[in-house]
Amino acid sequence: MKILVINGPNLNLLGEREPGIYGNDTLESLCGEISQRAAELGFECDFFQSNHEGAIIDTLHAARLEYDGIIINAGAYTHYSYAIRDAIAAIHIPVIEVHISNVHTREEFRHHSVISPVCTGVIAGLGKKSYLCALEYFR
Ligand code: CA2
Repeated sequence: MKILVINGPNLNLLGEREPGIYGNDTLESLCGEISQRAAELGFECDFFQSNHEGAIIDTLHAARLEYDGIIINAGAYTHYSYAIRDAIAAIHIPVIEVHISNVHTREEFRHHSVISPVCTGVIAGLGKKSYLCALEYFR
């Protein structure tokens, strides 16, 4: 099982600000924990982070030939990127949408995801465990 974890805009700043919402872990330590759990499950796991919509779309396209599944936190693109939605719809591998925070308890604009309808599942509000739970789906 080969899994790609994609993190979108501003998630490179994890651990630096807003610890009350996003926790104290840096992106590096979060990826480290995911890697460790993936290894326990016997999965290969790669990571990609970008602040650029097109780079995320290119990565989704390329992933369709190389990976069995994708875990994506599309950051704020979740709420308005029809281009990322179309890219997910175009690749025929399972994509799990994750969020660190519970987007439904936050500002109104975060309550709607344009990518959820084309994702296999959605996990939000469990902090770093959102990613770890998504990994379990692929067992
Ligand atoms: O809860 C999540 O995982 C989000 O996808 C995070 C996105 C936000 O736009 C979504 O509505 C929910 C933003 C990530 C911003 O990350 C920061 C990390 C540290 C400091 C500032 C922002």
